[in-house]
Amino acid sequence: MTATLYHAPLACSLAVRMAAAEGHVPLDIAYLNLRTKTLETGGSLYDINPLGQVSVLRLEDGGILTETSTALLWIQSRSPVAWFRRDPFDPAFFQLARWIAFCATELHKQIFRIVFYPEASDTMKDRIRDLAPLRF
Ligand SMILES: N[C@@H](CCC(=O)N[C@@H](CS)C(=O)NCC(=O)O)C(=O)O
Repeated sequence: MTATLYHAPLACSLAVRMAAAEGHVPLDIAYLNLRTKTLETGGSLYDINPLGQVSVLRLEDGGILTETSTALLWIQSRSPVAWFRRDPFDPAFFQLARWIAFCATELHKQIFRIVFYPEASDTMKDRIRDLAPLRF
């Protein structure tokens, strides 16, 4: 059985989809509408992830894995492409984990979460835009 990625176009689950493509990891894609939390095939995202967020992977054994950072690490661990995989005992694994954590916490949540969200005020967006160069 193939793992399933619950995916909303242009949301952060795209990173998991891209990693799977690059690492040649087969995935079924379950499309959903992030605004309404409805799955294309019917049903609610809340029934899969009570937070109502992507990324979510349903693994081959039926287990659910949330958090994009963790999903990315799972994908690389399953890749048949030697250069794409990192052994957890290889120091390079921790460099990979570091960059994934950086993207999740410093870029995704601190910058993109605010700049691209309609509910944030212009003052807040300007403040974040000022901080962004330091992160990049
Ligand atoms: N901690 C989660 C956050 C994921 C997240 O913020 N996903 C956004 C899309 S990029 C989402 O689902 N937003 C809908 C919502 O929060 O209701 C992760 O890193 O995967």
